[in-house]
Amino acid sequence: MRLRFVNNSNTYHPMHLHGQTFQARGQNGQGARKDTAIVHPHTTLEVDFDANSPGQRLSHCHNVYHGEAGMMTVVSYVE
Ligand SMILES: [Cu+2]
Repeated sequence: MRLRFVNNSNTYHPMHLHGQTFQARGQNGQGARKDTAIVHPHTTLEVDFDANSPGQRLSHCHNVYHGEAGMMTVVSYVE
């Protein structure tokens, strides 16, 4: 499964996915597995994770005031 975080703003966003770890694309796919990655201003970050645990998970910006302002969504998938 691939998530694409597009940051069109002038600030950074530490994007977090609950319950799964992901690996940032680029760097020959050899980067560390994480559950949070900073998306820098005016950049796009793609991350891959193994879709081996179906269900619903929250994904949100870890800057709490951003999450509370709406940078929060549910990632869902089934078998
Ligand atoms: Cu943010």
